[in-house]
Amino acid sequence: MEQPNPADWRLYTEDGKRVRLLNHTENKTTEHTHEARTASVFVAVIGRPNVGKSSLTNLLVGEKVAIVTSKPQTTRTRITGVITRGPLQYVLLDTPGVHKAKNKLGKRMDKTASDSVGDVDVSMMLFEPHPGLNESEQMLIDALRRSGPAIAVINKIDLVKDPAELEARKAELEALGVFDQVCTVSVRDNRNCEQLFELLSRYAVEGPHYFDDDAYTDMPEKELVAELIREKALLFMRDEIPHGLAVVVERFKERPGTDLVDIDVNIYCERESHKGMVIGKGGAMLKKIASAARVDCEDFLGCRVNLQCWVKVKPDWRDNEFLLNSFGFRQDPGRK
Ligand SMILES: Nc1nc2c(ncn2[C@@H]2O[C@H](COP(=O)(O)OP(=O)(O)OP(=O)(O)O)[C@@H](O)[C@H]2O)c(=O)[nH]1
Ligand SMILES: [Mg+2]
Repeated sequence: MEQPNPADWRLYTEDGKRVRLLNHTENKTTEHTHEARTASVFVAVIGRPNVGKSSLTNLLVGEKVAIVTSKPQTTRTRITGVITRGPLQYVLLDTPGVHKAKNKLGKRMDKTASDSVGDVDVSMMLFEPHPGLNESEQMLIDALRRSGPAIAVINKIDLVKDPAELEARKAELEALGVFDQVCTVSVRDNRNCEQLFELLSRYAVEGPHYFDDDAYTDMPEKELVAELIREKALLFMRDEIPHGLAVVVERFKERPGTDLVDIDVNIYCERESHKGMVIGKGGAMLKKIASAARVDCEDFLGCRVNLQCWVKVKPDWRDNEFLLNSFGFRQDPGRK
């Protein structure tokens, strides 16, 4: 049978429609008409920046599909993580953290997140354990009210000292009336995370798997390599500069007859002065970023890597539609 195109997943089923496998709310009628064979559940992982969306995605997938740092706005595009457990395939869409955007890149990131909730079978919104919702979170919750269904996941419970605080946070989120479930996890300690598979499976829809059963992402190797380099820049550099970087792999070529891949990368920054900082004294910063990234790339690609990084200036690229497109931050046309 021809492989379905994941981009068409809403349109494609074996018999022309998606059939809900398990009914998670009693007032919805189940269209479960024949014995289930395979099923999938598409899940948008959403929430404010830095709440642990990418960490949770990686943990559930069991592979590093998304980079993680302690800085907000690490994830910039929608990243797919796939887990196949027997007949059920989970497709997690890790999204950028919603925030008050200061530039066109930020606006695209926010749109990627809010559009995702309309594209999936269920959204999984992550929260910090401390109380309160900011404006961006309110906006996402409004989007969920329109698109539903959703579950809430309070992450980082390892940081909570007083159990009463957590109970109060749970009650606060339950009172919103948007979430079918509110659960508490710690990705750091891998606490309560396994239960999410069972919760998400309730929203599965019968039909073919949209990815190969051994696939864990649809992200091209080139993009993963670019992300690993950006991760190291975020880790090693301070303040705003790493947020103004874009990484583009220009060449990715296996050397015939060897286990060596040559990778040439451009690191774009917004100002001449930033270029100096990315390169560092005597090239020290660039060397530090490149050697740490090379180790991760070799681990991920399973071969030796010859990584060459070049730093270039593209003034204010984060506000330039043309450059955003050419760096790969394309607007998702939406799938509904
Ligand atoms: N203490 C604690 N820290 C966590 C936990 N989960 C994630 N973190 C940390 O939180 C920080 C942010 O994690 P990310 O996974 O990058 O967060 P994100 O929501 O994807 O962030 P953006 O991509 O910026 O929206 C990292 O330093 C993680 O190590 C947790 O359960 N407990
Ligand atoms: Mg992230």
